[in-house]
Amino acid sequence: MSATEQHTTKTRVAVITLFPDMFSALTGSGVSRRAHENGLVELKLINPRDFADNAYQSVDDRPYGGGPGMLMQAEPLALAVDAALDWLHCERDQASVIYLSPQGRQLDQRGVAELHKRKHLVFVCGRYEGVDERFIEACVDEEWSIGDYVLSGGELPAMVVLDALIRKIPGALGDAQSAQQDSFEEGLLDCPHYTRPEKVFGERVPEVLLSGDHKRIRRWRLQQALKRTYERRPELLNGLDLSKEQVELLEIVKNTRGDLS
Ligand code: 9WO
Repeated sequence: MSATEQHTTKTRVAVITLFPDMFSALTGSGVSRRAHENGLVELKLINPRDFADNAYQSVDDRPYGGGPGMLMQAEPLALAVDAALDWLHCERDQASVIYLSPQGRQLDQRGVAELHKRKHLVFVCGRYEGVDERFIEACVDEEWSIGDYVLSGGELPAMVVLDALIRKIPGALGDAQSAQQDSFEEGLLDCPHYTRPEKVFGERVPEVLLSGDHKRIRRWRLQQALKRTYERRPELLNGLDLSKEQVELLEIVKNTRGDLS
């Protein structure tokens, strides 16, 4: 199967959340909206409140042992996961149930590629002070983090992961764009970009970009990407298998102080 033939069937993702309306940020604008409208991705939002067994539809309670705040109860969440698997039409072992939390594996572009290969995804968004640990033990396959900070819930992290995943779906980006052009797909930071006018704040667009020489432009952009990565995130270069051209350009970057042409 060629890269472009992956996902001829639409990507289906279920999200378990007490705040399904938040996901209109994803389905309402931009690339993710278009992917949604074109049927490239289908999102099922499942509210654990619909699985509460009490008249108040409450799904939270106080922590054993005391302490501030409330926790999400295990049972409504487990029933929501069952509903997600039903909707995905898949067996438990074909799906990855993912809980978004700062305790998880930190997402990077490699992680995005790994998650993109999974057949069926279920994201669980926690709220309050967290979820009953027995739900995690019984129902969660993996925990993922988007970074070392605490938020009010897992919804924004889930949307971050989903947005990164949607960019990987063939056809989600316009013809003009391509995920392959994302510098992180090469493991490098992005090169600088310029648009009209040619002179702004007294600064001109680098001459090479006006030259029309596409070979020179591609090489300049690669050199700039290497320069930025070397200067700002040198540790990213360690994990890379650089091409002969990249090694050569990186040497020029290292041996050139300050301004580069
Ligand atoms: C809140 C809190 C308040 C008082 C004492 C302890 C406390 N812990 C928390 C807390 O961790 N709340 C979490 C909020 C519960 C689970 C969902 N929440 C969450 C997920 N915040 N940040 C994330 C998250 C997920 C993925 N990547 C980065 C952050």
